[in-house]
Amino acid sequence: MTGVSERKSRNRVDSGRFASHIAPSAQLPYNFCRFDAGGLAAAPAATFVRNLPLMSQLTILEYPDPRLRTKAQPVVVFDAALQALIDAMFETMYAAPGIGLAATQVNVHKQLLVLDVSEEKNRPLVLVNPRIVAQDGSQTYQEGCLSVPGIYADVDRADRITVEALDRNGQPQQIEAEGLLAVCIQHEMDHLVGKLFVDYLSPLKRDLVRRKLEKQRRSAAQA
Ligand code: K1U
Ligand code: ZN
Repeated sequence: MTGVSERKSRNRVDSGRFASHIAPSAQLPYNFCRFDAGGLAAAPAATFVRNLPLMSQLTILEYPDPRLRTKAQPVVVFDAALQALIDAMFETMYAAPGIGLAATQVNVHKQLLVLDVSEEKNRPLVLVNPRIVAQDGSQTYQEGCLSVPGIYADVDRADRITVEALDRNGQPQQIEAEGLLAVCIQHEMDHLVGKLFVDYLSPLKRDLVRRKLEKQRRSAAQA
């Protein structure tokens, strides 16, 4: 970790290096609504308005919300509610825009994350109950986080990882990742254990981040 900044400049998103084993998701949104996924378990698995599926954007928790520190539990049921949550997480991630999203960030404390590091936004990946089973090398990447908006900082992570996870249907998958995909998977897996990229910063830099975010929120409230 070397610095904190408010603007991302150095990193290049290069999808060409990363193979995804997952077919692109079928649906694009017709309609959007905003709701808190905390109530998702009680919500119907699919909602239709005049025969059009009502797609959903979820509220993303922001640092220093203590709910971001919750440790996620394994997914054991692959039902329609889980499929609806996954679809809503993709909608939320693409709209943000972001390249990853962990369930923790939308206040669902299940071991589930979605990713798409491709330029064309056509390589969605769903990882359920992910485990890193091998890692190699190191890389430094200037990371951002949808839960820490507008803040970017260098983080050191493994360069290559092998991840075992389940897909959205509960089928086992093994993913070999390097570069940005490896960074993003590690960042999202940190969310599932309640860890944020700002935790890699010194206390002094973390305090700077907290004050920058407070200032951003005061300005936004005045606007
Ligand atoms: O909040 C998150 O976990 C998502 C985060 C993922 C991430 C980004 C960079 C390094 C590690 C992990 C983001 O997507 S922040 C937004 C971002 O980086 C981005 C957005 C659009 C295009 C390209 C990048
Ligand atoms: Zn994040």
